Amino acid sequence: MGKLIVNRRSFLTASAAGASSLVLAGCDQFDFLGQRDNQVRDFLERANTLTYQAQRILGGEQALAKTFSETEIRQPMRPNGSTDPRTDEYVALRDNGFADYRFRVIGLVERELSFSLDELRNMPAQSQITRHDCVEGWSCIAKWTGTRLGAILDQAGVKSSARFAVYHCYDVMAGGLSGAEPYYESSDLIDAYHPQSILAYGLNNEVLPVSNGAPVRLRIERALGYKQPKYLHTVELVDSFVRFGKGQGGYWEDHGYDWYGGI
Ligand SMILES: Nc1nc2c(c(=O)[nH]1)N[C@H]1C(S)=C(S)[C@@H](COP(=O)(O)O)O[C@H]1N2
Ligand SMILES: [Mo]
Repeated sequence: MGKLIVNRRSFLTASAAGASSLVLAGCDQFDFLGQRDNQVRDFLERANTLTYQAQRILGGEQALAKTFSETEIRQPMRPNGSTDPRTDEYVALRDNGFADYRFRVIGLVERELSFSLDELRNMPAQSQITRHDCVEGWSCIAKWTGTRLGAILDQAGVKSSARFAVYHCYDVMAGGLSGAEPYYESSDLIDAYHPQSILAYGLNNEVLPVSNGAPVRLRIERALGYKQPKYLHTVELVDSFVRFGKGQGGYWEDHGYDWYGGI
């Protein structure tokens, strides 16, 4: 699987080098992929399906991401993308120490639920030291502490019609002509229920800082950096994600990244 990603990345780099007008800042370097008829984008979409099928077949549905020991924590988690959301709703929550934060489970579930931060912290906790790989070409090894998303979904009772989980975040990204776009992501239910998929509220033995997604961010350990939504407030169970954003399953997917984003 690594090989496909590497090939895809070098392909992108080669294409990016040829486009002189690109802003080479953060994930913005792939903004040109937002064009629907872009050839690179078509290539990515085909590679996406291939990676998804190959990983599901070869890796097994519940295969674990590699974990590391405390001594291998390489550096503090490097904040990337949004690092200080300015939406009124988020600022109000943050200024009150997230006392009013609620994590919501909505959509195709038997009962919609919501949890305070304390309630999440009082659920069974697990920690994992994993590597975070950003498509920009850097990675960090960090320790994440949180509670399993799968257990929460079980409490809500996921309906059999649900196929995907959509993750909604507080921060908005500056979209081009379309204005501000909320950050969102999605996964299939295999990744939502994966034993390492946690709602993380702790990082490297500290409370998760704002720069890394406070108060709660999701870790989907077998996926690339952009599939690790920060500032998470809602998981919505759906049978299709076409009605969100531009319909590709995530903010960066709407801008050309592949949906599966497996490592
Ligand atoms: N809500 C939200 N989640 C996000 C992003 C973002 O901008 N907003 N950026 C993504 C990207 S591209 C990466 S690499 C990681 C960075 O996580 P970190 O800031 O904890 O290093 O968060 C991902 N999740
Ligand atoms: Mo990233």
